[in-house]
Amino acid sequence: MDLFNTEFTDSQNLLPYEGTVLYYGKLMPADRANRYLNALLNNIEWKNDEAIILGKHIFTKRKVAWYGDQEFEYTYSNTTKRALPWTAELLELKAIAEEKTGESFNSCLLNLYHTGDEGMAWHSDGEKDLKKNGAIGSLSFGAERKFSFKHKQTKENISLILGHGSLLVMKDATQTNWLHRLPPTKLVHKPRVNLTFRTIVT
Ligand SMILES: O=C(O)CCC(=O)C(=O)O
Ligand SMILES: [Mn+2]
Repeated sequence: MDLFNTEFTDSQNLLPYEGTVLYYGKLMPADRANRYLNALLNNIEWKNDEAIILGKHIFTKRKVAWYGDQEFEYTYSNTTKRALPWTAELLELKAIAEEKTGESFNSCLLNLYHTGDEGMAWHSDGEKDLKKNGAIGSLSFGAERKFSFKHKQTKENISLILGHGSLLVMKDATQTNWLHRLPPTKLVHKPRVNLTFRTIVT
């Protein structure tokens, strides 16, 4: 076993410039990740996401949920959500993400993609409610999916696969300079749950 391998994975920046993305890989054995996946599928108050685009009220197939330390309000795509109080599993997962990344978070946006037909288009998470250049810790459970970054000016593209029970962190100037997306795929027929731990400014 390579003793230096873990440290290398912990500190390797996937972005070549103007941002920092660290992929920590799978943090737990598959059976433990399966238990979290089932708990999240059953205990989270999933709702179809809403957006108002060109004056039209749209509901996504993907489901979302929003949890936090307080009843934070979070506005994006012209809709406002109010955070629900943490569940026991979410507090455990927040502690894992905080311990690994050395960051602290006060809220979490969850996404449920039922199959590969559902994804998320190019965007960055730079809404004014979020701490500027704050870290976003992203835990994934369920189907493995490709995740991509694209630089806003150079259009350089970087992709990786997010594993079951894995952690990724985006920080520094990443949201200012890079877009990210979860591309849809015909190859995936199982659900994936993603948790993005964030810091809302109060
Ligand atoms: O599903 C993912 O891995 C990413 C989700 C995302 O980018 C977001 O919620 O802003
Ligand atoms: Mn995002």
